[in-house]
Amino acid sequence: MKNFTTEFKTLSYVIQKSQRILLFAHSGPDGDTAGSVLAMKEYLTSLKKTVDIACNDPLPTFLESLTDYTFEIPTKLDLKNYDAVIACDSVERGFQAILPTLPEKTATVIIDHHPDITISADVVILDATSSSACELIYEYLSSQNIHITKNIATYLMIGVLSDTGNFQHSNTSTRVLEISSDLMKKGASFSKIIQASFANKKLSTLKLWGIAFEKAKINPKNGLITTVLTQQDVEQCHASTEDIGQVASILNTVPGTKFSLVLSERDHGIIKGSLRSEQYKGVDVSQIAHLFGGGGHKLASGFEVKGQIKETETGWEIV
Ligand SMILES: [Mn+2]
Repeated sequence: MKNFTTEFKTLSYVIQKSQRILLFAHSGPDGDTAGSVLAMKEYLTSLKKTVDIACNDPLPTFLESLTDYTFEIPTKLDLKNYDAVIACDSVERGFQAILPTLPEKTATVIIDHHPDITISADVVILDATSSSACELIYEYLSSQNIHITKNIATYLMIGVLSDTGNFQHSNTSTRVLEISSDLMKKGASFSKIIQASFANKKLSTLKLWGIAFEKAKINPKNGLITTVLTQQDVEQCHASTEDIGQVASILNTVPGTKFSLVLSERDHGIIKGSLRSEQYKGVDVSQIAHLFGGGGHKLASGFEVKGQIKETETGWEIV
């Protein structure tokens, strides 16, 4: 991790001086962005601050059993009313639209581990070598000798597990395991989180995965394994776009493949591409995402394009 001594001190000062604080989670929230803002909400509330969490989408349903907190839609909040705004994880999925509308006096903070973030803020805690935004928040809390309660530990663990694929991805560093061990000592229940979030697949999710796996094709020339999900597929299974999340990771477990791509239709003619690979496969999928105006990590990235999906012999094309 980078040395954030100065940034951590500044963040601590910002928190100390702020009474009303807004936390911001990214659109289509995952375990990391949710775990980050929930942990910060728990901590800041204990300091008697007034804290809201803003997100363009509701709290993911799989987290409902792990928290009582909820997310507010930003348009329903008076954004001029906060002393500080802290955005956590994938800060360019929603927060970039809010940032320019904030008053000059509002202190802005971003905490992220995505490499190609271009927006800036008063305090920038950005480290692409960290597994998750939750890992960075853990480092912040420990650096300031802040007591990590059982709830905070649980929320941080949700993010670490989510972004490391339950310690399966190559970002599972020795530091991640040290942090996780400490979070468990502080009361985070590994099995409870796994049960609530990962081992808790609805039938609708499995049906959608069935369609995705049925349609998967391998291109032997480049080792790409790819599949598509149409809006009709999602509707037919009574699934949600949240359920598409892990398809690309599972496709990557097929022997002989080098990287995976899931194309899924979203509203208004948008097609979302999710790319995944594994460290040992030696492919940098973020380069592909960049070609389509997207971004992300070497092993997990995405893009959005307008168009239609057309079937070909070795996969699908966007036309
Ligand atoms: Mn993350």
